[in-house]
Amino acid sequence: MKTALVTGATSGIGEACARAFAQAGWRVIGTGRRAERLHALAADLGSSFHPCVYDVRDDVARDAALAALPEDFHAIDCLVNNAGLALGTAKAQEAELEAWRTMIDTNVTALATLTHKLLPGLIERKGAIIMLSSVAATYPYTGGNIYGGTKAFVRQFALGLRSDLSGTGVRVTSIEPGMVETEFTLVRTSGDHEASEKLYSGVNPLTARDIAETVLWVANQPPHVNINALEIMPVNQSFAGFQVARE
Ligand code: NDP
Ligand code: 8X3
Repeated sequence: MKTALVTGATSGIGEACARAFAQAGWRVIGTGRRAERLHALAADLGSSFHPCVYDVRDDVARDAALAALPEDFHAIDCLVNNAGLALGTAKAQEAELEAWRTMIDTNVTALATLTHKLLPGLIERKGAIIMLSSVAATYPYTGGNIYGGTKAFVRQFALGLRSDLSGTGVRVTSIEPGMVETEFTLVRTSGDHEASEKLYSGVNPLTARDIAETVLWVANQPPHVNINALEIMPVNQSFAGFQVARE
């Protein structure tokens, strides 16, 4: 039985990944700050799920949670680096510096730190690292500034890891979704349900389950197959042109 650690399993893509992996017979460690959500997931998934409550930006809490893993969950074969967020849609010149720092601390620093911590075990077990980047890594949009920057880091970090891990058997993948209906927009707009519903309305957006099934498919590839990067959008989302400012 293999073990996956999924960060950000309290909602959206992470929760769907936890469910998909557990239903496929994996042991799953799910992390997040909202303890009640993780305990509800544990009640649903049973003994194959271990809840790990901590803030990914808190090094001490993370280390304590990892040190307290039950024996059965020690050997992590697959790290799903999913926890992340966007805060706000303000242009750079109007954005809050604190929001930028939170995105960098969560999407970049915490993700890199956990990866560094788990790498020795992942190499020992020829494991897999699957990162949640975004289409925002490749396609800039107004108000995407730091969020897009953090996701470009995630994609490039994944590809760079592939180079460093050459010959180790560890597989690394960058998953780059477009619009997925989760709590993402609720978080981005500080709880504006109307804005969230409006954004996804009529789009037939991707679901968290669509992405979870892709993540599980990537993890289940044979050991000689590495999916480097995957960009996935709803059919109703595509590209717009450049903007031109006239003097
Ligand atoms: P959700 O808001 O539904 O889920 C985000 C998850 O991240 C939650 O479980 C949350 O847990 C966790 N998280 C955020 N901050 C912290 C923190 N400081 N400490 C611990 N956990 C944290 O959004 P999604 O499921 O949509 O997002 C998951 C990933 O997918 C993100 O990295 C996002 O950038 C990426 N993505 C999302 C897209 C979308 O359109 N939805 C598209 C492309 C990429 P809790 O709050 O309980 O701590
Ligand atoms: C989330 C997708 O397009 O809102 O990463 O940036 S988008």
